[in-house]
Amino acid sequence: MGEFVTVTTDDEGVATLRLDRAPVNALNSQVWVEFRDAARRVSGDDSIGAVVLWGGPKVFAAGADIKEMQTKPFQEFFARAGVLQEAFNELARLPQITIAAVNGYALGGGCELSLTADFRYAADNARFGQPEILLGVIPGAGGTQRLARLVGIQRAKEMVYAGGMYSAEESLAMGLVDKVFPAGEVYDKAVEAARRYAKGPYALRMAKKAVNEGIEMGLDEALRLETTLFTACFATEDRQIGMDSFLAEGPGKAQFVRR
Ligand code: DAK
Repeated sequence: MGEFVTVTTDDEGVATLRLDRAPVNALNSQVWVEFRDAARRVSGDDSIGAVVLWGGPKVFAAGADIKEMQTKPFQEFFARAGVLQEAFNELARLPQITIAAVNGYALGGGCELSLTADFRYAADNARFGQPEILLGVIPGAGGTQRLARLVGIQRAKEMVYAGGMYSAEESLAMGLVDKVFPAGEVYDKAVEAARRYAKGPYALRMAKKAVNEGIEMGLDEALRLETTLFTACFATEDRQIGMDSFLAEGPGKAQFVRR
C-alpha cells in the first residue's frame, strides 16, 4: 500500500486505485513509483476482474507536481523521467478492464493518467486539459500520443498547443470522455460498470489486448494477432461455458469464471 496510491478490492472482483494527495493530487515522483507498484500488484492478481481509477470526490489530478519539477536540474529529471512513462504504460497494459472516474480537474499528467484507462466516466464538474505548454514544456506521459489516438490528431493538437481546459460535455463531444454523470454519482457508476466487466469472461483480456496492441500495428500483423487471440480463447473454460449456456438458455445468461 502506498502513501498516496492505495488499492482496495471489493467482493465482486473490482479494485479501486485511489490517488489521495491533498490538495490537488499533484503527481510527485513518489506517486509515479506508487502507481507503478499498484499496477504491478493489480496485474498479477487474478481475483481482480476490473479496475476503477479515482482521485476522490474533489479532483482527479492537477498534473505532475510543478513545485517538485521546478527545482529539478535537467540531469536528475532526465535520470528519473522514465518512471512516470513506465508507470502509465503498466496501467495502460493492465489486463483487466479499467475505468477512470473523474471528479474535478484532470490536467496535464492527470489527464494522461485518465488516458491509461479503457474508459473515462466524468463528473459534470470535470475539467480536462493538457496545459503543459503554458509551463514551457509539452505533455510527457501520453498526452501527445494516447490523446491523439483517442480524439484524433486535430483535437489533440488544439488541446496540446493551446493548453485550454474542456468541460465534461465538451470532452464527451470529442470522445475524450465516454459518459457524464452528476458529480456525486460518477464513482458509483464506474464501480457498477466495473462489476459488470468483472463478471465477464477471460476473453475480455484477449479483446483488450487485441484492440490496444493491434492499433499499434499494420493491418496484416494486427489481423494475425486477432486470429491468435481468438484461437487462444478456445483454451479457456469460459468459452465452453459461454457456448454451452447459449445453446441451453440463449444469449447473455452465462456465468463465467474468468478462466
Ligand atoms: N503541482 C503542484 N501544485 C499544484 C499543482 C500542480 N500541478 N496544481 C495546483 N497546485 C497547488 C497550487 O500551487 C496551490 O498551492 P498553495 O498555493 O495552496 O500552496 C494549490 O494547489 C491549490 O491550487 P490553486 O490555488 O491554483 O487552486 P484553483 O482552484 O484556483 O486552481 C487548478 C486549481 C488545478 C486549475 C490550478 O491550480 C492549476 O492550473 N494547476 C496547474 C495545472 C497544470 O498546469 N497541470 C500540468 C502540470 S505539468 C513526465 C511526464 C509528464 C509530466 C511530468 C513528467 N515525465 C516523463 C517525467 C507531466 C507534467 C504536468 O502535468
